[in-house]
Amino acid sequence: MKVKLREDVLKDLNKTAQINRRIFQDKKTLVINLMSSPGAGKTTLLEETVKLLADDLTIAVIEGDLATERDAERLRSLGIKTVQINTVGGCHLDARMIEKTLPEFELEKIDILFIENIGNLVCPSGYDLGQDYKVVVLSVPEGNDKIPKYPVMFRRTDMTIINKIDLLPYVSFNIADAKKDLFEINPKAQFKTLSAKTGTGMVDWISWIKDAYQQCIQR
Ligand SMILES: Nc1nc2c(ncn2[C@@H]2O[C@H](COP(=O)(O)OP(=O)(O)O)[C@@H](O)[C@H]2O)c(=O)[nH]1
Ligand SMILES: [Mg+2]
Repeated sequence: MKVKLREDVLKDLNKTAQINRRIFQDKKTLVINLMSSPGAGKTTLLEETVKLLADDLTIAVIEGDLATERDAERLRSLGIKTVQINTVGGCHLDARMIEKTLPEFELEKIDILFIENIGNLVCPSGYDLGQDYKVVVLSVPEGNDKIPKYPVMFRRTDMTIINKIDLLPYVSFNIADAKKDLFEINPKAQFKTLSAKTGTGMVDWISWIKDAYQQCIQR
């Protein structure tokens, strides 16, 4: 009985995700669902990304957190329209939460909508929000074992960002091993290394987003 109820709830959420996706496609808004464990650098990456994109494109953000508006305030201080979702106890965002925020955005004027998901490497991977791309951020202090230990997250994600590479001299993290583990789990994975703090690798990431945006407006 419990299993059936969960299946029905997931089915409904997947339907809502498809409705969200059609709305985003209709409005030609590129949507990126950003996931990671807490502290991997999602908000920092978003801050640096919007600084590099906001002259050319109109960006908006949905911030997911259990509590506080802190991350939303970081983005708002850069002039970015940001809606905060507080899940209270919830460990992931779902399509219905996203749907409820949509009246707050003028989507026809928004080129890229970033969704910062709740920080953990488990629950967010199972929920389609209607995004174009799922991106997971893994930071080097978290260690090489996270890709094999959380395979579902890395298997279901389009792009893996290895962040905080400025810390490589101080922690034991091997980029080549991470790449090998990732491609074993997800042969179609895309992979980028960067430091949101120093800016190394940001050009490549920005160019990936711009290409994705061009594809979005041409479809
Ligand atoms: N050294 C270093 N620190 C970073 C980098 N990116 C983020 N941080 C730091 O990591 C901490 C968590 O970052 P935050 O963006 O809030 O992570 P989130 O919880 O995933 O949103 C903050 O102290 C950031 O300044 C990076 O590339 N290098
Ligand atoms: Mg954050």
